[in-house]
Amino acid sequence: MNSQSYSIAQQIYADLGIDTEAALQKMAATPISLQCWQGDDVGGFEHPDVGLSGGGIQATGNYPGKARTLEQLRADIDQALSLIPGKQRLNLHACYADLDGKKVERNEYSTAQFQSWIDWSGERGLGLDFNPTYFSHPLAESGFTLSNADAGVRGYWVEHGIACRKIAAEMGRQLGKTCVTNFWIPDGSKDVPADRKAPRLRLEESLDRIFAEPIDPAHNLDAVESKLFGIGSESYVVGSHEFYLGYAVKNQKLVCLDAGHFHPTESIADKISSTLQFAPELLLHVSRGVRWDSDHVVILDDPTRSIMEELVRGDFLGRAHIGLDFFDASINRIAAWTIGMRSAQKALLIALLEPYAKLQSVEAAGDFTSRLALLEQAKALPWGLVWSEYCRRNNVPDDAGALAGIKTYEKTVLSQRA
Ligand code: RNT
Ligand code: ZN
Repeated sequence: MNSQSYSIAQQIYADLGIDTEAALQKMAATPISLQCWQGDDVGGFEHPDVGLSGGGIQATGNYPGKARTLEQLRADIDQALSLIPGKQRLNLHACYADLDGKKVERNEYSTAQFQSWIDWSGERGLGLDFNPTYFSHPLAESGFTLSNADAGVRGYWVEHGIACRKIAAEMGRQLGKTCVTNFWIPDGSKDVPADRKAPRLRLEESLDRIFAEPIDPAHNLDAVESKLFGIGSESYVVGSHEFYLGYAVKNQKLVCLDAGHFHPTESIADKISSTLQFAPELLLHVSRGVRWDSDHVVILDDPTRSIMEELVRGDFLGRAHIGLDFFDASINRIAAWTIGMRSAQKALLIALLEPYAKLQSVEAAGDFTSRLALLEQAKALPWGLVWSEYCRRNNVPDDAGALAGIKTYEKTVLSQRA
């Protein structure tokens, strides 16, 4: 694609009152956090006694070439980032601690186990986001962590949360970029519980203990993530949407909305304006739910486009932190990262190029016929040419070139892994 086609697109948009250069600047200023866990199917690198037991999360698929060491994962992230335009962020889970083969309990983690990640990210100009890991652990096996009826188990996980916030604050401080720490727990039950109240009271108490110490919001912000159901928590999830919405509003925490965590016909796009009316900021887990699974690779579908439209239309980009959350082990994992990120970016770009002022004015005039016509007309605008220009300016390949890069890396690196 050459710049000449961009000029044509620029003119077409200008005729509708849209400044493509302003949209590209906004793209560059809106990082999206890349989830480290797509690289190894949410495995992490803890001591086998710690990290490989317990449930709570599950990736399906067996595609060859997954990262088995920290070095491999970092090389794979570098490879994905080389195919993604613009400066993004990296989202780490605590189970990706750099332990050097040693056994360190999660409630004893400190910055020491994450310093190599901070340095690595600093060298690349990446901001870091963080997540305590409340799954894949013997003390998560019962299906209850922060809401566990056993005070000892609960205490262990409270300590893990406290440790993670301190590490996150250090990540934010050292990198000079605010870290968002997201709390998601798998707590819930497979079958219908008798008591839905007590675990929720315990969860609130545990969260209060974790958040008791104030942290400079320039270094760390806390988010809480709800879910409707999961494998093993089909009938009851302690941290439901109502629970966390209430908790976040009461305590002025960030609400994390995961696109795959609601009823299949429910759209998180519609929740953005109402949530931000009462919660200070949002974290978005851009994902793709497919029936009962919530973690397919993001594609340029209507739900993803609607999320980005809402963020742009409501002028919410300054109060929303965008992250990806999916893990597909059935395809090339670098491709999953690259395709998912680029699709989310395309959705954002399309939203930034929308003739929103025009839409607003016909809507305000009560001309819903024109609103519908304009929305349909906008779908045929040449955003793909603007996307190609964005890739070109950032020295990354277009879509076809990105796939070629992935295939080469698979041949030379991934296929050589045991
Ligand atoms: C799980 C949640 C959560 C995880 C990550 C790995 O249902 O979406 O965000 O995917 O913490
Ligand atoms: Zn999520």
